[in-house]
Amino acid sequence: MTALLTIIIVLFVAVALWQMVKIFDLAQVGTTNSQIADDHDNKINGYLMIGFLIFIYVITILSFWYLGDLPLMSNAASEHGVEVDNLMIISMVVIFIVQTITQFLLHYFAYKYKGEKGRKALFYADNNTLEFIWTVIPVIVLAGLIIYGLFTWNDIMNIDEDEDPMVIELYAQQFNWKARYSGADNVLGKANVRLIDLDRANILGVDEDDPNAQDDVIVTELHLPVGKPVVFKMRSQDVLHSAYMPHFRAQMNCVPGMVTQFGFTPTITTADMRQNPDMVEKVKDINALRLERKAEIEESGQELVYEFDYLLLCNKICGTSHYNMQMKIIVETQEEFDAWMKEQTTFPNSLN
Ligand SMILES: [Cu+2]
Repeated sequence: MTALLTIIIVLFVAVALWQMVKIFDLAQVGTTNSQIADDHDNKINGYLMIGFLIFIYVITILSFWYLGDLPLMSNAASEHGVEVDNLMIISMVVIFIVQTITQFLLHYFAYKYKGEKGRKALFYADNNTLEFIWTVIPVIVLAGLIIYGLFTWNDIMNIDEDEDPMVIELYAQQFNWKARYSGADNVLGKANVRLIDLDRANILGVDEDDPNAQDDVIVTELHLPVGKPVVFKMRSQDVLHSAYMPHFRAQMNCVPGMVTQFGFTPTITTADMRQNPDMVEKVKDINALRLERKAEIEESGQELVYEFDYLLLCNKICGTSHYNMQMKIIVETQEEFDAWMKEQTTFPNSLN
């Protein structure tokens, strides 16, 4: 693959050099040159313009046909996720319409007014009405999109303390995640990178003397009760990471030396997601297989369950094992969550 790419690049460089030499030749004064474009050449270029227009339209249709089924556009599992999807879809529809029209105009006029012997370009200085129209329309559309985006952003980032969100720390380090629950007091114990003590297994550098830290719980699998607002406080031990939870439409940088935050309310349990083939990634072969055998499975009285798990991923290239830096997220009922939490070890008990 690398060899092929290298050959292609060398080829393009050669073509570029050849073209540059040709321009140099054409620019020579006083020599007659047979390489000046005539009507025939212009016609070919005109048709190539139309050909390219057809090419991008065909590519667009093929892309929709083969790649248009985006589960990540329809399976938002958080309250604000629906707003993010709406914003995304509206932006994409506007871009699609504008792109389709402007590309047509650009290539069609390049074809229509191709060079012809004897044809002279019309001198046309300006037209205020036209300029007004093509300035005002984009201004209104863009302002609308930006204002809508700002309102959505504020809505998402503004954490309503009255809702009493559950405080959870997400801790990033090369190359794994840890989560720290704040316990019954809903306050995280103080933590600092200087307090990390591997001999005592204090991997997050939590302050052992802080009363708020006594009921903290550190885990490697994130559990969330459905319908309960959560606010994540993100920290990083080493380099820049990014906490990315695609199904919840949530992403926030984890920056060494500071605490960042992102809050959301999960709306669909993992178990419910596993029941719905439209919500889980259809691309996974195993799910396609189960979908094929749906009737057979249901007839035998078994429950049809799809392969699915919410994930927390790292979305900043942070080193060699970045691709594998992930943590499983389980969204469950409050009762299931409480039962799971009861089994976890509190921070003081987890120390050596
Ligand atoms: Cu990372």
